[in-house]
Amino acid sequence: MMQQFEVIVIGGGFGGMYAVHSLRKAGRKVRGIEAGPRLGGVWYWNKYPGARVDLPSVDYSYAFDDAIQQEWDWTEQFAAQPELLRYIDFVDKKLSISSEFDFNTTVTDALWDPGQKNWIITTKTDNKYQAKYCVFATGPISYPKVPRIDGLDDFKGQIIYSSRWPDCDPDFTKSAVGVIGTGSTGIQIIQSLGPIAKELYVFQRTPSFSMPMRNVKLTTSYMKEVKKHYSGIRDAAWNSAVGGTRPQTTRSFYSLTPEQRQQLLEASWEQGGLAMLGAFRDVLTNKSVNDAVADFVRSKIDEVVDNPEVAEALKPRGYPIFARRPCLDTGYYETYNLPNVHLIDCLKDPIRTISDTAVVNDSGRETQLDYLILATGFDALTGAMTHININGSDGRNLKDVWNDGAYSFLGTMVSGFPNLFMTAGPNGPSVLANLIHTNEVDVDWIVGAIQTAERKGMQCVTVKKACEDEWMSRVHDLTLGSLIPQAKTWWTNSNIPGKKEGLTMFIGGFLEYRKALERAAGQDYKNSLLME
Ligand code: NA7
Repeated sequence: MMQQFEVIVIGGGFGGMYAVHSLRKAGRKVRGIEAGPRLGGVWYWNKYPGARVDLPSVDYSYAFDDAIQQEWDWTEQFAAQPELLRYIDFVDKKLSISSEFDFNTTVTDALWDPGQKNWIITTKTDNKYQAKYCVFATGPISYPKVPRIDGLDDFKGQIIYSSRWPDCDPDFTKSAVGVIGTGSTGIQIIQSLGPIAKELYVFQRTPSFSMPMRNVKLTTSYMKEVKKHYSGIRDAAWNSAVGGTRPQTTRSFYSLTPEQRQQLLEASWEQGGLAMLGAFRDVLTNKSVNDAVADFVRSKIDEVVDNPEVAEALKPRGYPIFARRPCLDTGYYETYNLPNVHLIDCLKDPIRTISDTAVVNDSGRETQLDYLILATGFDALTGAMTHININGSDGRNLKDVWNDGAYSFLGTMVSGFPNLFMTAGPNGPSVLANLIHTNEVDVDWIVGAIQTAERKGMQCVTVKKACEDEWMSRVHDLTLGSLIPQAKTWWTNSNIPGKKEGLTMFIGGFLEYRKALERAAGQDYKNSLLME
């Protein structure tokens, strides 16, 4: 059966929720499709112990509806996953969004029909939707990476993907638990399970730089103040580089004396969160500055971890600090002082294979396990879309078009794919800024484009190739002065074998991105989009 809508929105996370709400408000006949059983996106799937946002909750929340921000009280500076789901439910209750979604529905194909000028969307169960416009709100970190580890399928204990965590936590108290992966997910799991599991074995390949989160409970009086000042808080976010109120500076490292630098580093460490990233403006452009900040964090690991060999293995080396996603923790390094927590350094002794009961390293070391947790990351930025068969005009397939790296205009449109939009897509600021605010500005831009086309009675909206090329040059040129591409991470697509490496994110900051969106929308989108 073919269901007909004006717009299909794929994805029920923060982006998809706001897209469905806004399109409905604009009078469009819209349907949302979500693979999970409820709204939430990554915050539904990633319900592993310790899952928590590491932007302040007050920032990491919708700005578009004052009633929502006035009524909702955050209880922690950095909200945990259950609170984020409660927030999502609260928003849903206020705006009645879930009624517009089909859940447990996975999209497999999206094919442009040039004759009818609409999209045919097919699901895993062969249901079909027809819609003039298709909005991909599929998220930049949603498609799990399956690690290539020999013997993984032979393991007879339970394998748990962090991003597909079961509804009920297993009882780890009597079990030997292994964790592969020490990115931000692995760190949150390890610090949570260390005190609980009978034995916890951490298989670490690349250590991450982690800084103290210093999370605090938010009191009613604090939230009262926040609510009084929300408009200022949002203004600050709109005009910042990260879409949030994190402190930033124009101060360069060498403008200070060595004592002042040390004091500032100590103060940033004490303050916690991403304070250190905002301490010196040149930390991501000047290698010697970056080295000094990295040395400081490494020295903190020595201060915390009792066993010098373990401390040494935990120290990240060989890539700039903040070039790999920085992590925030609560007692992560302290976890390694527990007698039941064991670090296995897979840089020195790589995982060779997995047997039916154990992880086996090259040295022959066998670690017997009941559970094996894979916190091995995502086919990020593009994976959620390239795993759907998306065909645009002239039969061109998105996966092929992106084979040499994701190419797009503002992370919202791709030339050759008419009436297809993305929220928080590749080559926008993506995960380098507050994703909720990026989704909000993207959705506003998309709804504006659709409304303009409808008002003018147009059938097809495409991005002008020259505008896409110009944007991509800007994205590329900005990366040249940055240390970020020097680290091999999912930020640079290096974590997926065969994926074209490169930084496909706009590092010019959220404010500049917003300005680019505004320019592109000027004069009824005339300068950037072709409407026919
Ligand atoms: P990440 O940051 O990609 O981390 C994945 C980790 O898994 C990382 O330590 C990897 O080591 C490790 N990994 C992946 N494959 C293997 C194999 N085959 N063997 C050993 N170790 C492996 O993902 P996260 O989920 O932590 O974070 C991603 C985002 O999701 C983050 O921004 C959060 O917002 C949520 P490697 O670096 O490849 O040596």
